[in-house]
Amino acid sequence: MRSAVTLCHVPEAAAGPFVFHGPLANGFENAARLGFDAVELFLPGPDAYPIQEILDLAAKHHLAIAAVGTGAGMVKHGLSLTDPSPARRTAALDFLKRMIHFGGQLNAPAILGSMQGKSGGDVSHPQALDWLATALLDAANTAATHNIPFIYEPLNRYESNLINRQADALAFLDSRAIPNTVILADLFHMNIEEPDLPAALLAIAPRLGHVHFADSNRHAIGPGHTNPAPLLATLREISYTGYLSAEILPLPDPETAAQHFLTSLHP
Ligand code: LER
Ligand code: MN
Repeated sequence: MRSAVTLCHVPEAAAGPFVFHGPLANGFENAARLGFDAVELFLPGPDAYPIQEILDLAAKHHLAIAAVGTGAGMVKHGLSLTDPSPARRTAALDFLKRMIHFGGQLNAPAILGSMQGKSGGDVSHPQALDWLATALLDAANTAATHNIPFIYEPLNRYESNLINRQADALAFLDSRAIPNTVILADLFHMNIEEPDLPAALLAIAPRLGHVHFADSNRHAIGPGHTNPAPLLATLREISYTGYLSAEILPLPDPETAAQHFLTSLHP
């Protein structure tokens, strides 16, 4: 298992659960100095930085790119894959695919989180799930052209009503025959939705591809209700070799949050 830390350069997400905010050069430097293996990028879009600049930063600091988030599609551009407007859905899928190509050039999978949207109003639940499945299939095939998987993240009920639990995500991907797609287990969302966190990880083991390792209050694990030891034991038991990523609030300050995060990996 490898560690990753979130770097966000999206003003609209300044209050989001990301450790280092601002220009990537500073974030890469902090990540390397603190001893992370990789960074997870949250950027406004696929053209925010030249690819070569990011590759150079990664090489200079000996850091991998663990994943690229696509949430700016929602928080900055208001795009959702389940928008009632066909034109907005098309724009959302186009943004998502451009983010997949962006990540692909960094050998990093893209994550679908908040851009999945939700049902309600003019959009029935079955209709939203059908649109989600169609988009996931397209995203998975796009990622495959870079020989990387696509990452689907179930969110808690206050952020989406589509798929809230890990096992439901697995059943959805399997029943819709969506290939090349792994599940992101975000412990913060899971603390709201799952009765038993280690059991939930065990149940999706074959498709587990990324972990947002956060406490129940979205701090680095410590002050909340999450017990990291059984979670880490389960991850070892299923031979998880992916990232444990610090998608956490930068509290009390980014540096301390990052240090607490790294400590929480060795309870
Ligand atoms: C994204 O990784 C996530 O966890 C969401 O809560 C962001 O909206
Ligand atoms: Mn997350």
